[in-house]
Amino acid sequence: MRKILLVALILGLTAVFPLSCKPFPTTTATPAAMATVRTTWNVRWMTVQYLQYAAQFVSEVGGSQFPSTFSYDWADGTLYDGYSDWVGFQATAKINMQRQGGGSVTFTVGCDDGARLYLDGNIIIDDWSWGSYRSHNVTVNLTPGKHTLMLEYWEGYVLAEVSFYCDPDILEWQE
Ligand SMILES: [Ca+2]
Repeated sequence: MRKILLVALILGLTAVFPLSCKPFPTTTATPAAMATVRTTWNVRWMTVQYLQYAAQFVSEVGGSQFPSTFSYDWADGTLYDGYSDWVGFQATAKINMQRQGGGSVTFTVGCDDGARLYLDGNIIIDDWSWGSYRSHNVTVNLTPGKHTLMLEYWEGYVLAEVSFYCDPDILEWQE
């Protein structure tokens, strides 16, 4: 009799307070929120010495970031953390070719003193020499997807300037 009453009570309560009805989990994946990614240069600053007829990095003195394209004219002032002469950097950045089938892209690097640009480990601009500001263009065919750029730059003394530019459509994407 008690059992019957108990069952009746439970049934009654269930009727009054229906069990919360949670939907079954669906197998449809919720699309992840897309975020805009913009190319940023990670910059490792180095001291520089002129050894064996070429500028060479000696030791790392700190890090900073550059935007996707940049033009810095330091004249004869400080480039980084009090260093105005015999200093340089090695900077890396990701780019993304989103055109279907890939396409051609022009990279422009300006420098005083020297600079060199690598695409996926291959040198594409090579001017590791002394000299007042000048700029170089190179056009390459990029396959679809992400690629890695590395820009190296050094300043001996007096004026210092460096710049980077390329087609803007490889510098911003959604992921
Ligand atoms: Ca210089």
